[in-house]
Amino acid sequence: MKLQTVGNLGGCILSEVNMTKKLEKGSAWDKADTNGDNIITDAELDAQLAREERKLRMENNDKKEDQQRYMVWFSMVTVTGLIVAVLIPGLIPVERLDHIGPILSTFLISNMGVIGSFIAMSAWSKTKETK
Ligand SMILES: [Ca+2]
Repeated sequence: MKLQTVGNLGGCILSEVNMTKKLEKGSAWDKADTNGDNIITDAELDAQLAREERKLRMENNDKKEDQQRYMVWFSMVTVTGLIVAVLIPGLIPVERLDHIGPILSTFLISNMGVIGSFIAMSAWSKTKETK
């Protein structure tokens, strides 16, 4: 805040309060001044906030997609591993297969569902992007 003398009227000093605000050096909001006039308007501030929000959403979506890929990879590896383990003779005793059978089939079907829904969702989102 800076007081600036604007006139002297009969010994009474008239002053105007200069309420300009400044950004600290290297401020993150410095890039909000897109037209370079050293004034950050409300519209420029709103646009900068929208850019920041869009960037955050993109980063979050990227992390979410990475997480989904890891989950699908885990499902594919475990399904393949279980099928291979069942097919190798003598690895799982025959008397235990009766107990493991229902659990194994439920696990395999649910993991195939995870994989299938991931493929379907990625195909669907790809067609949505191209429109
Ligand atoms: Ca500006």
